[in-house]
Amino acid sequence: MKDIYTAPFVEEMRKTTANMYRLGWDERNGGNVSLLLEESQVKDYVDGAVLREIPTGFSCPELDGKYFLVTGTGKYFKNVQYAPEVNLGLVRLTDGGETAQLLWGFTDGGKFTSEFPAHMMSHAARLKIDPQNHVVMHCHPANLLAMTYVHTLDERAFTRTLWQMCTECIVVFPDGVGVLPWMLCGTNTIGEATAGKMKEFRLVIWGMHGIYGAGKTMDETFGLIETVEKAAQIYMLTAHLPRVNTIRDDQMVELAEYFGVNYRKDFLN
Ligand code: 2HA
Ligand code: ZN
Repeated sequence: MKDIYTAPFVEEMRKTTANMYRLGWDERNGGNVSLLLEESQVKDYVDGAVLREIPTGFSCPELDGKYFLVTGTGKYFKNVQYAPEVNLGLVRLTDGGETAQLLWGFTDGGKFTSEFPAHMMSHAARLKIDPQNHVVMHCHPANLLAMTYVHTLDERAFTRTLWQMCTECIVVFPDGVGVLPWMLCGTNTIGEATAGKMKEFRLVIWGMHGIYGAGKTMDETFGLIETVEKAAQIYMLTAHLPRVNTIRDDQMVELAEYFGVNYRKDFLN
């Protein structure tokens, strides 16, 4: 067996959660990340022995047998880098997704994030669209949260405003952002609503709470959220000032066509 502390997936999770904390996206126990792993990636680091079986409270047959490295409930992102074995867990789903078999981590008796339903249902939804999707990431970036208090939550209007805030936005997330109203978090209901939006969007905003991102890699997913947060920051820096200039819709079309991205045409005027 190789030392799991040296596994690329553990190292990546430590670095990513530390970056998210450093950017102020994950105060206290805010935020959660799940990384889908292939058996070939984990087999050198765990012997397959099941340490504990944890009921998930939902069914997700599409993910049966799949492995996930996931952050723990109540755990602080700021601590993941120093004690990954307490703050992270490596699980394999079984019983049609109703049970998570713990293979490593959560050494203090802990378990996966309270948002596990939203994560797993989002993985299942994104995998149908992109079999290479491996990451689901949730956090609470300050400017984005602020924007959900002062901007309409209509997803066309919200997306178009974000696209106007930085030239590269329409190129980075041409599919736009889905938006959910405030809902009770940690439930299967918000999980199903999030996964529903994930059929159309890689980014889903939870009004007055935060954001979900999905992508092939940690970098791609982090970059999506980082770009939305930057756009929201520009919005919050300017929303109370007279708007003298803007990126026009025809200029956004020009950008999307030049960079060859398939953008939501119905989100522009
Ligand atoms: O506590 O971010 O949405 C973790 C969360 C819940
Ligand atoms: Zn949250």
